[in-house]
Amino acid sequence: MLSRAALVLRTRATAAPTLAAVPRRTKGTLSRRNKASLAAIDCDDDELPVVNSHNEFDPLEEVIVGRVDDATIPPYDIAGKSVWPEKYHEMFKTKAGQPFPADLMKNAAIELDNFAAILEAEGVKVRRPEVTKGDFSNSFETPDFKSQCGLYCAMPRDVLMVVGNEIIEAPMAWRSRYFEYRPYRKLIKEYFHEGAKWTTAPKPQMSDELYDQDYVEGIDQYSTTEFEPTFDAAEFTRIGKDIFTQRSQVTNEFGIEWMRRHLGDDYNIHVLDFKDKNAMHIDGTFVPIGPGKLLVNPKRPCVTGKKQMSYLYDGESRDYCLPDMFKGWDIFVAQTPELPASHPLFFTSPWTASCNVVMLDHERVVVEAHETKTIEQFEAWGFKPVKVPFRNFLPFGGSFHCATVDIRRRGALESYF
Ligand code: ABU
Repeated sequence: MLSRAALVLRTRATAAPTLAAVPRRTKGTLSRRNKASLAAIDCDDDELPVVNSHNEFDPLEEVIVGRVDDATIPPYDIAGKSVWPEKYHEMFKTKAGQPFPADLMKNAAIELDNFAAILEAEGVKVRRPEVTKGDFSNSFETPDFKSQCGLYCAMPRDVLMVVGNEIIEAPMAWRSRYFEYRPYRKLIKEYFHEGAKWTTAPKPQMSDELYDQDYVEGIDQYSTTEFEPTFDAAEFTRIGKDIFTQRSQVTNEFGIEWMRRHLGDDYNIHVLDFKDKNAMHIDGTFVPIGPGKLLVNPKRPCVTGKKQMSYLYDGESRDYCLPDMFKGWDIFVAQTPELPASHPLFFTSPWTASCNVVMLDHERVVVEAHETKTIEQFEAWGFKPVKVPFRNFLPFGGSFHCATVDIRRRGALESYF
């Protein structure tokens, strides 16, 4: 594990290229740049670019938190079939275009506001997307497909990826998510005017060729084809110069290759394979929580690389593999979620309740307030849990990591391996 002193030293060594790459756009940007020194992790706020995030754990300064307003049940299709829990398939078939249950919408909105207030109290600046009635509940059509409705802007992590000073809008795989970037555009334009880079990955056509209509669930079976690049931003998790991803139901090899070429030689993109037939997003499966520290989902072990450890899950001993580069890392096995089996979860497994955490720095971790075993475990590992109730939000498909995207973390681009 890196000491803080080592972190600062390494940061100094890698700072200059990052700074040189920042575009000069506005007067405000120039004065920011003139003062800028990205040399140390503990530099003043003023010295950082407005968008600056290289990993999942450096001190968080600014974040976008999603909203559930106008959240709409999307239509059943093959892409959804490959990930949605079977017991809700009927809901997607019969209630598409309608709002989610009113009590959940109301209480999830309250939980999001409370989460935002807690983040502010922890010293994090919170920004929110702007959503208008009809943004998601209206139908839409492109030359290639029609959709009965959109989905929501509850999960900024799925659509926006921040790599250093750049915001990348993801070419997400679900038709219902085609226009999901819109509620964030006002914020993105503001960040751009303040000096951030702004990229939209090639917009997918989403014609029928993108979907395998013969898809059946199984190992290495995917509902998306290689017709064009597609990925969700939550499929990439950042550990400085090394970024980890997986082929999933929403992220194809074409999309991963686009990201590799786009980011270029400053980054290494690593593709891992997990035991997960319904894979969608790496942030409920493989979660960096500090330099040299990884939280892993015991139900979905990594099968890439060599055995790094064994652990007990469901009464059985299991192996967790990792590439050699993780030798010496602390691997923390997540607790099985305590969420009752009857709790509605329309899009995902219950594992987001214990795995989909967000780090406020190398110690403070935002944890779902009802997950007492997870809280105790984080304390025993030496972290400081910040407890936030989020059970009404979970049905929408994620937890704290999904519901946020970090805009600025205090720190610079480093290699942790
Ligand atoms: N970002 C959502 C993760 C979903 C899951 O791991 O079940």
